[in-house]
Amino acid sequence: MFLARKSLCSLERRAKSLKTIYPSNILGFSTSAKLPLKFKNAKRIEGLNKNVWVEFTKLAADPSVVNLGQGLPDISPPVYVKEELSKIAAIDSMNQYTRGFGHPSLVKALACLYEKFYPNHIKPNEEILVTVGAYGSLFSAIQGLIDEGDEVIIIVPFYDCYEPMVRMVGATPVFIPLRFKPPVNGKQWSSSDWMLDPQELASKFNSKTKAIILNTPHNPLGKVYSKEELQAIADLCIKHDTLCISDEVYEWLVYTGNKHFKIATFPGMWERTITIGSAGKTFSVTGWKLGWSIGPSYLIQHLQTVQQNTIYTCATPLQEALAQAFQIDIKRMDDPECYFNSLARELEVKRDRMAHLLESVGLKPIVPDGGYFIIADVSLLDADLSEMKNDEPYDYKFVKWMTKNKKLSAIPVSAFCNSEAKLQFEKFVRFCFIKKDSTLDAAEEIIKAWRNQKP
Ligand code: IK2
Repeated sequence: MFLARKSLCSLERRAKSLKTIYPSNILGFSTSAKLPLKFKNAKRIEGLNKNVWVEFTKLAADPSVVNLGQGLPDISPPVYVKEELSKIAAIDSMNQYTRGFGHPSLVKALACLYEKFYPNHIKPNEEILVTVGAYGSLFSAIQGLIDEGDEVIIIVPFYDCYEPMVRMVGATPVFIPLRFKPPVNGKQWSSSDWMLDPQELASKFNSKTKAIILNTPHNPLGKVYSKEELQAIADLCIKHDTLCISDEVYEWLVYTGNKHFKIATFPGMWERTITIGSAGKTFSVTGWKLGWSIGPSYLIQHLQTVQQNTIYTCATPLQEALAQAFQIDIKRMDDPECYFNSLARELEVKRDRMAHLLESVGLKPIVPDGGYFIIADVSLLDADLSEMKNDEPYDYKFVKWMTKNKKLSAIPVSAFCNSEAKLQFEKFVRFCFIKKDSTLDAAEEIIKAWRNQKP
């Protein structure tokens, strides 16, 4: 009691002295004094405070808004995935910490699955790390392998966290754009019309290049890199002894006529590649936030070091449920009902529906070969953005305007670009189509009413 009163008094004294130093928005005190220098952000996060998901998820949270923004499914995840989790939650031991680098049954299931694609045997305990989502794998790979002064090649557009993660370790991102070559014959535009220029790509590699970050199938374009395109990247990685961080979270989501290739299976690439996957994208359970990295043990061990000193381990019941779900689908991989096959079939119909809808209002969408996003140049809609503040790229203003006035949300594509490339992409917005038919019906109604309002 005495001690409690004593510490209360010292807290009060401390509060009084703080009141004279720090501003009111921090302490709730009224003072206009400046924060001491030591309270400033660390240099490594300078300028990284803006985030597209924080900003646009908040806007789309209004229940009257039809949300085609962030890539989160509103379709039901497979029943067995949810059932496994509820069964496992009832087992006492499954509610406690598990092995830090990955729950034993999950790393075994992942090894068993991916061995089917790699020429080599995968050692579950040494060559796999289970992380908090694919984000956790990207973070551990970049923190564990990239140094200050290194260069990392990033292909534009890119999943938005690549650039800040590279900057946080003090490395320099070196950007190379995918270049658009529209088909001459008036055909639909496709994500495969976006390509790297091989000479331009070669020019980005030098002795400082530590890694290239690859994303196939690609977010936001939906591009599925061909075998030849990946071979060109692999050749350069080998020539310059460069690492490859291959983000393959949409690996199962490829549409008719396309095939997903894993660059780590190309000769000479296993040795230098970290391949990243996501449970959220594989089983439509983005809220589970489980991901994994696969690669040779001499690379994975550095990711493990980062993980053991940051989050240490991931949620046990989720990992066990995920292991069970994988075992169910591993046994029926050639069956159309296997979720790895059935989800892509279900989504292809939704992709086509979204493409036709956007075309019906005069837009030319880039039809994706994979993933669950479709982008279109929306400047053709001639929205009157005069009410919007003029300090943002066109697509940011457009999506904010559309969310407020049309009750439809999307994501601005310039969020996936470095500052120099934003201008090139600011007329595009991204729509997510892993949505129930009723959600797509609502989006269709909004877009068609919008078209009919036009003079
Ligand atoms: N890498 C890519 C390419 C991703 O698309 C994602 C998840 N994206 O979802 C948000 C969106 O684009 O609307 C991740 C990594 C992260 O995956 P996870 O959720 O497993 O951390």
